[in-house]
Amino acid sequence: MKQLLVDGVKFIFGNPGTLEEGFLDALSDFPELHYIIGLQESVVIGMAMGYARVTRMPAIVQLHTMVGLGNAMGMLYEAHKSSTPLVVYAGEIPSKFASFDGFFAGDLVDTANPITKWAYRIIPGDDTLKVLRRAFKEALTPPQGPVFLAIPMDVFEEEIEPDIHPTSCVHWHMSPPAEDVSTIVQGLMEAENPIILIGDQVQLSGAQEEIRKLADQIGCPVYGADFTHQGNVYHSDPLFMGTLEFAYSKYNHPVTNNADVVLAVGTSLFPEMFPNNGPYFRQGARLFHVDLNPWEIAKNFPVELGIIADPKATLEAISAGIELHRNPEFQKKAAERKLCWQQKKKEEWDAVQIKYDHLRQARPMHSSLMMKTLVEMIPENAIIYDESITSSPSLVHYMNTAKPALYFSSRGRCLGSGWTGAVGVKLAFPHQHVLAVSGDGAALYVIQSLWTAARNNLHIIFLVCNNRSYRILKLNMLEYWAEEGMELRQFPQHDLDYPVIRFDEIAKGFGVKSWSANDPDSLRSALNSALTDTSGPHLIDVQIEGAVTEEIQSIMGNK
Ligand SMILES: Cc1ncc(C[n+]2csc(CCOP(=O)(O)OP(=O)(O)O)c2C)c(N)n1
Ligand SMILES: [Mg+2]
Repeated sequence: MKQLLVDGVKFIFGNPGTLEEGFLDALSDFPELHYIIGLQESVVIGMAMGYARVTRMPAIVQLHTMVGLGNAMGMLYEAHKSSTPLVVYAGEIPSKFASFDGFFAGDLVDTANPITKWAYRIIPGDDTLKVLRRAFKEALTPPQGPVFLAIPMDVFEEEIEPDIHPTSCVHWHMSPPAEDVSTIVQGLMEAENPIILIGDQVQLSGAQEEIRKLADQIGCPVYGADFTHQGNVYHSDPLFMGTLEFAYSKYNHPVTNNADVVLAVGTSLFPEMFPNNGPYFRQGARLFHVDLNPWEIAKNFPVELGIIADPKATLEAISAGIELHRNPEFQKKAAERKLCWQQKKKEEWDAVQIKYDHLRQARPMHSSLMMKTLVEMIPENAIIYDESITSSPSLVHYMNTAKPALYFSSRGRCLGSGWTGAVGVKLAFPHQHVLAVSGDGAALYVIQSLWTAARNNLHIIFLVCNNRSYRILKLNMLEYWAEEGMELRQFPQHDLDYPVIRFDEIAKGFGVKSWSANDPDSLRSALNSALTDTSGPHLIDVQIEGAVTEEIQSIMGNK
């Protein structure tokens, strides 16, 4: 515990069991360390991820041996893929009983290995502090990620020398070699249609301003590739064109194939579910990739230049190079391009707005009307945690015009990171409004997070985008039927309409005040109440349209 304290730890996220009782008992002597209990392990990891993502410090997690780890695995996979720093500890049966193959016997380290950056069993007890510091350091060193420690009960109880000192962390703000910077500067200045693709390392390295500046200098669009939060850029930035789709790469192809020079910064290329065999980049396109994670560079595509370096330092150097070499011809080209992209962004926004305007009177209301109402009411400095799946595009659409609120989204791998993540964020930023927007389906994976919020009096507004379905799966099914040339038929297991799920009643059962809304007025009034009463969490169950009539027409045609 003392080691955790010198490393600045304030919270431990966990769910207890007999094998960790020594740990929990010792914790009682350290009131500065707050134990945040989650009632299911995916909730525990989700909350820890939210906390780690905003603080960029490893969040400490305690799980109950193999069964706790088993329940946590989906979310741990999410943490691993999204490079979220966690130090996860699970108790293990006493090492002297390992061969007995009794209750809870099993290899935790082997189980955790594929979904963590490093997994290790601490034996003997003397190694505990050294290994804990190493785990902390590993979680924090790029590529960041979850680290797992199994500690057998007897090892935990050994008396050890309290050799406590802060973990030595690795500085990773490496500048790129000057000749590499020159190559990129030259490439960008010669380009006709450059683009910048960014991932979450922009926020990690604090390169937000540098991305904006470079995009402005060369007049080129910025697209999110492996992009989960607005810590990277604001949706309202004039050259931020949005996030590339990750499920159907055909939507991305026109974007990436248009570019003759691509600068990828701190991102996986690409986090696709169904990679397409077609060309991702046009013939002869020049690809430069700057990343703190060497694994991501040239992983799927040949690069002209791949650099392991700090995105911030690299972008600063590139900008300085452009400043130095710019000439009137380049500046004219850059200014024209900038205008063109800004115009394109505006036209695309207007086209979507016209569509949303037509849907204004629809009841149940369309998700766009819910999001318009919500964004209008977002207070200054609020944080939005978005896992609203098919309602998310309309939230992002209105975020484009909004005052910059901090926006996080889930990548959609393990459902449930939205509501749980919001709990972690609120613990990190207790004085900011936190709104957690989730699909009805996603919320139900982690419904117990409501109880943790209530138990800790966290003022979080949980919003359910209640379309009574796994709507995204319907859209994906339509794509599948269309691709396979099949007829339209009954959607399999995609409806959540019977029996009716009463989120308002469930919330009350967890000690959370709740509201129902089915039009802008009732939503506004529920939000008003929820924003005013800051004594604890609120849930607003918002009834929205779930039908996919329009998509049936556009995807399936007349079938
Ligand atoms: C743990 C987990 N289980 C299942 C899935 C598969 N899945 C992806 S999206 C989805 C439905 C989401 O529904 P909802 O949150 O209601 O959003 P909607 O599509 O209705 O907008 C499901 C079940 C998943 N990604 N993660
Ligand atoms: Mg739904």
